[in-house]
Amino acid sequence: MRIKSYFAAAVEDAMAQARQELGPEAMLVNSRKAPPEARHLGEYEVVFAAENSPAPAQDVAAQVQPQTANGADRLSVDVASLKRELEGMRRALVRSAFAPSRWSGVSPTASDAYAALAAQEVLPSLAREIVEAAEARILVARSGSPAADKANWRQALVEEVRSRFTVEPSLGRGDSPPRIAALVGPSGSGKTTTLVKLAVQYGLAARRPVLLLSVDTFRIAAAAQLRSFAAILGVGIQVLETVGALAQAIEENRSKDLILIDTPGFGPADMEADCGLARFLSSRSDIDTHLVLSSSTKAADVTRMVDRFEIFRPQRLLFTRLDETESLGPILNEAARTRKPLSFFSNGQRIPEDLEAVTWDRLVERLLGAPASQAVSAA
Ligand SMILES: Nc1nc2c(ncn2[C@@H]2O[C@H](COP(=O)(O)OP(=O)(O)OP(=O)(O)O)[C@@H](O)[C@H]2O)c(=O)[nH]1
Ligand SMILES: [Mg+2]
Repeated sequence: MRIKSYFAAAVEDAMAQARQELGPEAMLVNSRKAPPEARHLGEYEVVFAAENSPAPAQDVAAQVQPQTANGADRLSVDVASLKRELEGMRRALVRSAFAPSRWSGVSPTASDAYAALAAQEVLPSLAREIVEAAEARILVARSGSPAADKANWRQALVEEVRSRFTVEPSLGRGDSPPRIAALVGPSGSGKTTTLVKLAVQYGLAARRPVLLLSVDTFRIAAAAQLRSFAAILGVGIQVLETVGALAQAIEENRSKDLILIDTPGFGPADMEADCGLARFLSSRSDIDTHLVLSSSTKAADVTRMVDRFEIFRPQRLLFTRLDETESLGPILNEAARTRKPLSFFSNGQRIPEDLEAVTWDRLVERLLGAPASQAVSAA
């Protein structure tokens, strides 16, 4: 399989050239306006894939083939060349698969960036908004050098992400202690284990007096789970049966630096049956409520859960199970839709290590890969 680009003043001319050289079986992989650095070769570029076609003199593989009699060297050069061709083909296919059909005239770098976001399950409308806004930023800064343009693109995307999403990796509202935070969310989303990680990282490790409160009285085992963590860590814990008792426990422990409240996993039926806790948490301006959701849940289900838990009026979104997914889409879709800040990411089961404060750098790195990554670079 060979991949080759043809440039001409019109798409039809470029296609005719390709068919003549590669034969009628050749497959059109992509067509687009030529990137600025190749514009001198023709206004349009078409990319064709062909099986077993004769390699012309100017073929890319032939260009990199050194004149050596050493078989091993030849083989490694062939493999490297094959890898490049495959990578080019993969990019072209991804681009043509994700490129929006009614979005013409977009630069290849922009369509690569769109593909990278779409592959992470960012909603098409949001991905397009981000990419268009980023492209508008770099139009001003375009340098003409492909390497510099790639770096500019990444920078523009980073700025765009920063301008659209808020990160607030902290606990409590206001500066004066006690800082009080509650974790709410669906069953099994990771509330209790995250609470313990937070207690260690933001309480014990900082030598701050911390108290755990549990209103998870639905299941004996749930309170027992937190009790045993508290015993291991040597921190105070109170298990409370009513919202009134929770309010009283907060009053009695105002000398603590950090108070963390664990809540039961609410299913749809529980919401209707008992909204007392939701009424309490949503009415307290001193309690910082984080909605804990699994990032490996289907995007549409995450949206439903966010809406369902709005009765708690959570201030921030805290996502768990980032170790189980490659897709940041559901997280960004909800952060954009609700405009709620992202607080922490839980990325594994280990306590307390697997918890990270959400920062811009980590968010962008998770979204676009490390700076040297080819995720959003032009083919
Ligand atoms: N892989 C992975 N597992 C996690 C993560 N966070 C929590 N878990 C696991 O998910 C399971 C449920 O975690 P819990 O903290 O008990 O969840 P919960 O929300 O308190 O559950 P309920 O109290 O039943 O609603 C446990 O086995 C955790 O170890 C994470 O980030 N990654
Ligand atoms: Mg729990």
